[in-house]
Amino acid sequence: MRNIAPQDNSEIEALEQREWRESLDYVIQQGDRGRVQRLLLSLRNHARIAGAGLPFSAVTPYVNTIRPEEQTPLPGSQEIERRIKSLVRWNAMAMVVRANRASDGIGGHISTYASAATLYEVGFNHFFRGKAANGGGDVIYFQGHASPGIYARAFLEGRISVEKLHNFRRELAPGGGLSSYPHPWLMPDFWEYPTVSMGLGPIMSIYQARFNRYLEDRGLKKPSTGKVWAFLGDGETDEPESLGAISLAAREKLDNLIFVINCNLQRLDGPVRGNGQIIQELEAIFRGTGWNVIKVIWGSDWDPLLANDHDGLLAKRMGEIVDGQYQKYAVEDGAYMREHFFGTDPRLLDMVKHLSDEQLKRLRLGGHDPVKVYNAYKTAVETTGQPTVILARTIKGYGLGEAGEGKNITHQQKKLNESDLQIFRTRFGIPISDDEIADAPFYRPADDSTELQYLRERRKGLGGYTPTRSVRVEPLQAPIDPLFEEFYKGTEGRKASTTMVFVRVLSKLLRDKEIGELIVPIIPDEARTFGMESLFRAIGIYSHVGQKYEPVDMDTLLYYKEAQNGQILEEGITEAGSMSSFIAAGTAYATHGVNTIPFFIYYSMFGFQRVADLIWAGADSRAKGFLLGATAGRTTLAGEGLQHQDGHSHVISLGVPNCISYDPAYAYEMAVIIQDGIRRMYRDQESIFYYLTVMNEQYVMPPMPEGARDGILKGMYRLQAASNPKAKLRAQLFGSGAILNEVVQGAKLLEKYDVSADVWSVTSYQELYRDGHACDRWNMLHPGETPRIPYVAQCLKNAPGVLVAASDYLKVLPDSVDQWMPRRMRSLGTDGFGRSEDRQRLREFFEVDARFVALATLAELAKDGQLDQKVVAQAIKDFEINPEKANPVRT
Ligand SMILES: Cc1ncc(C[n+]2csc(CCOP(=O)(O)OP(=O)(O)O)c2C)c(N)n1
Ligand SMILES: [Mg+2]
Repeated sequence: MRNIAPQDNSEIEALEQREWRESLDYVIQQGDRGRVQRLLLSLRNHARIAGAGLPFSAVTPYVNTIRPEEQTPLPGSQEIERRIKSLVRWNAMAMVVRANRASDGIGGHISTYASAATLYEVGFNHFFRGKAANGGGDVIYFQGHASPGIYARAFLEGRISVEKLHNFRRELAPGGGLSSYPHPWLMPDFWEYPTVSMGLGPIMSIYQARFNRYLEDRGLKKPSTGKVWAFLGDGETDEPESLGAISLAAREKLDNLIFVINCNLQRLDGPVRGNGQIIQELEAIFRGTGWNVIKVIWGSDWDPLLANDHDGLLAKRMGEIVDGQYQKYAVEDGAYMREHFFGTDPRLLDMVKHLSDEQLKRLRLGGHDPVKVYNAYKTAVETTGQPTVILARTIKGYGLGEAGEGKNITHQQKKLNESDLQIFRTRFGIPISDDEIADAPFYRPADDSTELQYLRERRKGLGGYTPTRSVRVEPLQAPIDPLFEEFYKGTEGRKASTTMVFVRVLSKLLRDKEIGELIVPIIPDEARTFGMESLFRAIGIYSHVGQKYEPVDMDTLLYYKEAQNGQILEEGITEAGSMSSFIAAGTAYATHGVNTIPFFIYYSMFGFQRVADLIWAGADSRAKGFLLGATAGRTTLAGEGLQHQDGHSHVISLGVPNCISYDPAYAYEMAVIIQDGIRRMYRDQESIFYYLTVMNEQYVMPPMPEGARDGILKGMYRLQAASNPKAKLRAQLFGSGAILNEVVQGAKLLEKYDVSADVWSVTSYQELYRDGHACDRWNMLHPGETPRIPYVAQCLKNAPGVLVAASDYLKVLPDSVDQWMPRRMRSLGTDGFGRSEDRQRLREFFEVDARFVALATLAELAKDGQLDQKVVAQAIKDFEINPEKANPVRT
């Protein structure tokens, strides 16, 4: 043991460190970057061999990634851009303040945009490319809560009227208003993608960037340098969807993707990581995954301080502070900062002794410094082979001062008083007088002002205004009807499942000369389950790099073929990722002017239940295409049990207004629905998409009854008429999906009890329900005119007998149309948890098999006094039903 006093020990270490740094400085001055890196790597290896390996660290010091020497100056006029930004800031703030004065509680956010203004303005002035740019421009996912700033800029651009600004969050005002957040459904000429359900913007943007590549690799779109930008909050990164797919972006080397994370260190309630450092945490995650990470922490004001930080004391101090404390510095004055941040070491204090408290307070952060942000974006745009994430440090509520800057309440701040407004106005130099200020008026300089001229010039040079949503695609005219004809004649005795039918339909579409290349099959690792593996070889699985290995099944006919022009998006086990691909493919008609038609087929239980919020975002995005819930039906999917057997997706899908859902039973129903769907979506350009459940039960597919087509689409048609229309006891039976066969069987069983039944195939209770309400509503609003009759009522106008419906879904589905039935209807369904069992026992358990259909019919007849209860009791015996069997609903 060396006998040196601790004091000396640290002195020696300091000396050692200085010497090593100086040696390194020498190499830095003499050589290039590579030489420095090689030296450090060899030292690291040397240390490891000597047993003094470095602890693992995925982070770099808490300073900017781009060094001042590497920066280029901001082109254009920083001063004019500052003035434009101030005007946007003011109008964004005024929009929220005014809206809440007009209508208390209407909401809106000031502080999110206030912190992100520079991040957006640098983008608008220098980077974001509009639709007219080469390759169709960039796709931008704007952080939802920053929407006031995006509107305020569009107001300066002359794209949004002052009336509309007055009606922020008042969309029902005469003349219309502005939606709270980005919603293409509500503002289809403006917003391209919704983002406000946090986490969905990031994951959608990743798959969008990948889909852009896919279009290019498949020759459906010219290669372009267009970027996908996703703006998100630091708090938002806690959503699993935000970070859950970032490895895909790195693996696929998506250098067309840029994440900008506004690290204001706060979320709604308080700090994102009070006791940690969100920027460092995110850096480690993204770097570990293979992203290019650019930290923009400190503004130019800090450059000279860091340049003088020869011993690394300042950088070390910067890295010690936790976010909760950084937030405290943001709300305190310069003296506090001097005492608490710099005051821990006299050498640090010395570094800032030339700065006044006021100057200390004003040291800007990186995300508020246009030069720093410009350089980060420039590097991101020029980076190849990797996606880039920019971690920009800002202050939440920047510029609000006492009214909220950096405070925990700032996210919810919507009201500013006169003096708050005066301070804001003065700070950003807005030409509004004291007399007018109380009103928080909007301000737009004259059209020929320097600011507006500059702004217009910039956007013109970048390909036009953004965000802009426009549908540039030509309606699809391909004659596809003949493709579907084979399905109308049934399977002629052969058994098939609707899944098999779907695969056949898909294969035919894929082979079609005109429409084939537009089909985008999307599968989350379930192709074999659905019997789709023949497609692997036929059309290939998309991979940007082709296939770099010899697949193990190369010698078979159906080998696992990956190809650069592969058509299948085999997403692996991610329904969220697949749904994001669906949205990208389903909106390409607007975003890229390409009519791609996605067919996303998945385990039905893991669709509406698992990723309903993404489906909702797809609906808002006006995505088109077909969702196929496969292995559907609580009792039709045998064996898999409680977590797999879906009996409710059709109830959830009813909540999505532009989703048209069907539970088809037969091949011709599938064919009619898909054919008409393509027509409505791609020829007539309706903003709808489809949800179809397909099953794995095999049965003979009958030929299409004469005249059924219309009813299939409207939701029901009569499959078979009563064998004895004159019978005294009559019934109308309704069946859907695979349960339709049980209903047909039930009708047969009933003949033994002298009951003659018509059987209806109900392809969509949802469509019947929507039509029923639409008629009621119209009738209410048009008294005295000939009332419209709901389709379901038209169908059953003269239909005699009791009414019984059965499906593989919740009873509430048939119940939803009960009000337009001529008489009371009895519903059978699969409310309850699934079971691992075979099909027959499951249907018995859930009371939806043929016997229960017959029993329910007899019970209804008895209830109406048409039949003795004894007959019902006898039927229970005949059918060997245990009347004391447990209720499946909660067993
Ligand atoms: C899925 C989801 N959960 C909750 C919310 C409600 N919410 C809106 S903004 C917000 C805080 C956002 O914080 P951050 O992501 O850091 O954004 P900042 O406003 O700080 O930029 C919350 C919780 C939401 N919009 N979406
Ligand atoms: Mg935040």
